[in-house]
Amino acid sequence: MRVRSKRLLVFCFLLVFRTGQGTPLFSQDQKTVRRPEINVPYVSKPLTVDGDLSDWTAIKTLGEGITFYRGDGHEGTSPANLGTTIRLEVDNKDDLSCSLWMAHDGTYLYVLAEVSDDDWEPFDRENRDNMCYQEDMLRLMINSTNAQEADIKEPIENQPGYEGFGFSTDGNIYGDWSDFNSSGIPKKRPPKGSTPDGAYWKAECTVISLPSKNRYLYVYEERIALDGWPGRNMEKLIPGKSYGFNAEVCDADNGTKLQGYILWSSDGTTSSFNFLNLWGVMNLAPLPYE
Ligand SMILES: [Ca+2]
Ligand SMILES: [Ca+2]
Ligand SMILES: [Ca+2]
Ligand SMILES: [Ca+2]
Repeated sequence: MRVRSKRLLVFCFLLVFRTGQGTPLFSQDQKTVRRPEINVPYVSKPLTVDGDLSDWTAIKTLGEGITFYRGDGHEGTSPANLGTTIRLEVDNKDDLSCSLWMAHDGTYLYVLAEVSDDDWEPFDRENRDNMCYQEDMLRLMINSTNAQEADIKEPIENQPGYEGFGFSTDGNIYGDWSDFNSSGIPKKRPPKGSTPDGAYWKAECTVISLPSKNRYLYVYEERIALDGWPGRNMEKLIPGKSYGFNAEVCDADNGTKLQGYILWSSDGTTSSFNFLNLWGVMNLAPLPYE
């Protein structure tokens, strides 16, 4: 009897470990690398991607979101201790900060990000001559094959398993790395004027101005098909499994130019968009009937 209880206990532990904290992606990670993680809870009802965050209330109460900004106490310091990494100029929390939640319903991966900024560059929606990362922008990065390649040479849009979803406050995606876009051309960077295709990737952003506080809040709401898009880089994401993930917020405070940006996961110095080994992890909750 005693042996059986122990076995049951071990099984329960494994179950919690698998669904709660996720399976370590890489064997050497277990002891040597501290990698930030985000849990992706299951929701039974689809979320509406409209830039309105009211349908996220229940998900937020689960407490699985992440927040990152300069001085957040989760800094990346080395390849063995990954976390918040500042690049170029970002002064403090008021200059730029991001809170982000994820969920899935077995069909789509959903993302809500609330980005707080002290200066919004209100670009004309029609004027998309600038690359999207020159603007106030959120980029989601998915490593669907859990490859650990470092310093990938461009063209990154051809990398198996890699999709980067950059979307500015005015909906500009020009020059980022997702071919889930309206041009319909696989494995190419989104051309000028293209948008998320709307089926495989849908994104909206609402800009809320808080004049009394001299602040702006950007509400990004996005949806990515778990099955991916046949012929594109991203492979199917399976509930119950863990995948490489990174998030980045770019800040333009003085015209159409990148002033600074924050990565959720890197080593404290590297611009890790092409270093899959420096990314964090997203843990997709299993489907409830599994
Ligand atoms: Ca919504
Ligand atoms: Ca700013
Ligand atoms: Ca600034
Ligand atoms: Ca800004």
